[in-house]
Amino acid sequence: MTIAILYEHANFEGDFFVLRSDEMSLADEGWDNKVSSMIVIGGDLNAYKNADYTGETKYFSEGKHYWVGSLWDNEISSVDLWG
Ligand SMILES: [Ca+2]
Ligand SMILES: [Ca+2]
Repeated sequence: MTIAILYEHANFEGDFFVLRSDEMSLADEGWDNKVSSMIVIGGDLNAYKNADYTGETKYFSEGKHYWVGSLWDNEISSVDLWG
């Protein structure tokens, strides 16, 4: 089972949200366009800039991502977990 811990700020700071299944609308969780860092455990994931797994996508491998990067900061709107 893949789990992703999403953080409001870089370096795993600020509010966090534990994602245990695919989330097609982070807005439903109050997390739209907010993620700045994440930890991925037990698998990997694809993040999307728009809801419903649409728009630009980026792969994040298992492990710690202290920053999602300038092109993805506060942009993620849906997440597809793998593994
Ligand atoms: Ca943020
Ligand atoms: Ca977005």
